[in-house]
Amino acid sequence: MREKFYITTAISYPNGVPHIGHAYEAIATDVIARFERLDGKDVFFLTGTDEHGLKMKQTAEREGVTPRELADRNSARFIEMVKTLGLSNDDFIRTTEQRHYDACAELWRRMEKAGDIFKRPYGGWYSVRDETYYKESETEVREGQRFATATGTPVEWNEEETYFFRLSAYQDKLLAHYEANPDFILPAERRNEVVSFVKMGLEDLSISRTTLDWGIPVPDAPGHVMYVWIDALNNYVTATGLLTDPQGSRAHYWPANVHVIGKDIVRFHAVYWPAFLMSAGLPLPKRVFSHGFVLNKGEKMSKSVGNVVDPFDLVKAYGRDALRYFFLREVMFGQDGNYSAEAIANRINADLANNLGNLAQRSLSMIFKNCDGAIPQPGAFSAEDTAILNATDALYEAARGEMDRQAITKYLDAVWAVVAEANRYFAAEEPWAKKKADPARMATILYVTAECVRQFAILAQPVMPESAAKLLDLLAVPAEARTFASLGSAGRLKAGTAIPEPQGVFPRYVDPEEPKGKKS
Ligand code: ME8
Repeated sequence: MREKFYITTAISYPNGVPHIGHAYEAIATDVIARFERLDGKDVFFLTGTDEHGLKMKQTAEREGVTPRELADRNSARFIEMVKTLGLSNDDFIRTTEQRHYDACAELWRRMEKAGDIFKRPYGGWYSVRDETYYKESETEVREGQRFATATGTPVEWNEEETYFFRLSAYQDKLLAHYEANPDFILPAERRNEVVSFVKMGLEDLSISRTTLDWGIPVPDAPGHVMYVWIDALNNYVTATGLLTDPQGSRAHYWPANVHVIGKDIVRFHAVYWPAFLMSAGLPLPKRVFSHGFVLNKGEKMSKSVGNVVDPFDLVKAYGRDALRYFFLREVMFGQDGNYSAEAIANRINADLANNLGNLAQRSLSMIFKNCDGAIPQPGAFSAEDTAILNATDALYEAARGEMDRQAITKYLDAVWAVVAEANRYFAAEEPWAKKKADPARMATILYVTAECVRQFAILAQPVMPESAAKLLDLLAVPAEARTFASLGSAGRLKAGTAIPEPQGVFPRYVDPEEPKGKKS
């Protein structure tokens, strides 16, 4: 039996079209899913859209459509984004689907049965944007208007009789869970913030709304819809069928191995969600990983500033694989990072075209021309050959170690450090200079280089699935020899294997705006 691995993105609000933050999260999660699949796991990867709540209703009103029309229209754009980015998701959940209504009703009943749900009048400072009530101490007044201190969103006083979840009863249990599972929340900074927050004390949480009808009805409570975050978080369980079809083929995926989310929604995932699950008697996810925010040249993207970047445009301009590589290499996963056109072009040209691309193109062209179009037979390995092969063979362990903590950027750093080393090896060994004097030595150098490229390509597949596949095609690596099981000495290239005529896989990026002058 293969080990299962269940990974999710946050589900996006379709009150607008997808932006680069959504694309970034989707790409990162896809890289993890692909990595684990290549490492032999039975992966289930879920993404989707979060379609209820006040924010959706208000946007729909402004646009003169129904919330469902708004959700249908924009959710279709998110599905398109998923395709454009080349995601390998196994399902796309929309919270307006019947399966989700059923699963949420079941979750509610379980929490109710556990004695954790009660009714009480409620008043508080409500932020429409955050869909959350704040304590007065969590708000501040500026120019006559009150704002939530943490998020800067406007809040207004709101009163209604709602159902409450007994969150206060979970403070100790949550703290015990964080203590016993130090990697439940990563990175550590986020974990520390959550622990301090919970230590300050948890208040019971209002979990139904009567002021709104665009939501999932509370069972046996006409007029009440569920607080959108109960509905939203439960998408992760809905998709497994655990609450509605426990014998089904996906039920074994729960609990999730990793929820990938942005840093603005850690509290919901690391405090509320585990408390709901404990109450409902369901196992907790193994990890909540919070990535940082992608900023446009250091500025937050916003419609009013006019610096919102359309992920579709970026894919068109740079190509899907290059964009995927850029985001994960440039933005340290778990921290904030910057996007700029110059930075993308630099990464494409330095890391892809010059580094990996050149190494592959130069070594494979030489093999094609000078070794009868087939992987050459190596002779005895020199100390230099052995050193670069060892460094390459060691990459699986290094990458695996990093990815145990979803350290995607560090895994890529590790691979590209050896790509650079292989370039130095190739340049220092000068196979082209040995063509006549020592063809056997040339063959060995080319074999060693091609073998390194094979492993780089296998390891690059999670980030650049198409380009890596092209590289593996150029090396004539059969489909069944492309998983991580073939890394290291287990999958060495076989001398005599015919290779096709090499084609460049990583073209240089040339700014189409730049005047086409002399070729450099
Ligand atoms: O929060 N950079 O939806 P959402 C990186 N529906 N990530 C960003 C980002 C940026 N500039 N902007 C947003 C929601 N994100 C809820 C989630 S989950 C049960 C419900 C991330 O559309 C954000 O942190 O506002 C979140 O993880 C995801 O995009 C969706 O954001």
